[in-house]
Amino acid sequence: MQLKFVGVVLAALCLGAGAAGAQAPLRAWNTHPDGYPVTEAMKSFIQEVDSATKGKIKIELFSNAVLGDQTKAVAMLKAGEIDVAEFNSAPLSEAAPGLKAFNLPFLFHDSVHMFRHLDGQLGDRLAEKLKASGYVVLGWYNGGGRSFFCANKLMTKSEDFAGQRIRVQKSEVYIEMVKLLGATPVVLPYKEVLDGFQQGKIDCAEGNMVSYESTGHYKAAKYMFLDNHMISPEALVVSTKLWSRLNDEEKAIFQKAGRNSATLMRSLWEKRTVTARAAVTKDGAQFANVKDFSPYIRRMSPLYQKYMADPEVRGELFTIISDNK
Ligand code: BDP
Repeated sequence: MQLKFVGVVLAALCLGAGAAGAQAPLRAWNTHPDGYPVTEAMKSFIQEVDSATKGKIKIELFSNAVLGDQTKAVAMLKAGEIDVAEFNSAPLSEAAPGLKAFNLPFLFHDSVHMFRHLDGQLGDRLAEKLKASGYVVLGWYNGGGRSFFCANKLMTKSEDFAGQRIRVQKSEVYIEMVKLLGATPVVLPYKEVLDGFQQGKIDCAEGNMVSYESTGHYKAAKYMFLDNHMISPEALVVSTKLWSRLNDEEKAIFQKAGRNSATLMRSLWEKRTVTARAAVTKDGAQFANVKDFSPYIRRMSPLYQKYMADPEVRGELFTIISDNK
């Protein structure tokens, strides 16, 4: 009788220990839908962490910004309310101001130029700055070349944007850039851009080719001014709160899975950019190429002056600009 009682108590204790030991899955934030290169790369990151930790670390992916828009998610990650996320450098740099200069228009010529620096010393320094602000970078993703697109007419030169209401991300550099075009910046979350066009709140917005297609923005704004004004870094990050809870072996697993997911993301990106452009063109999108960048770049000069005056980033900006490989 007594033995039986001891057995019951032991079983209850074991169950209790099991319940306390079972970790709730970590939470990962993402703004994109299934099939988008970011989403697929994050899924592969999650799988690799799961199998390398033998199921000990599970991560649940919340896509389509269901946990809140990107500005909110940047704050949630820092607070430890979510653990993993993929962010664009614009909202991220509001939380880590040392990054702002790397959103400057026409800084990188293309993704190859950008990754030559992100995969080198510049990327390491940016990662240090981000870590000091609460974000541990596990991989640099491709945010592509961002261009303007408008609902009512095909712009063919930067002067054409004067007076237009242009949607931007909540980011100082983007807001300044639009003002320097003589236009009015309208800050709206990504998920509200399509409505913004449909309700006539905005005339134009800006983004990369893959998002232009995946969001259906091209249906409401079929005229794209293909200026690639920003070649935009994005990053897979985890919170420093989570990082401090991982042991060295787990950290190495996260880092390796992050690097692998970035490689996958970049190759999916190249393919998807081509198919996205073909799909929107077939559906009626029209493009104008920039004939002469010089008046456009001259308009941006107050932005360059502002950041070039900052001794913290001036050297890095010169290194990027003078790299003409
Ligand atoms: C997409 C980026 C996403 C940005 C979004 C935007 O991947 O991170 O938030 O643009 O314009 O292309 O808000």
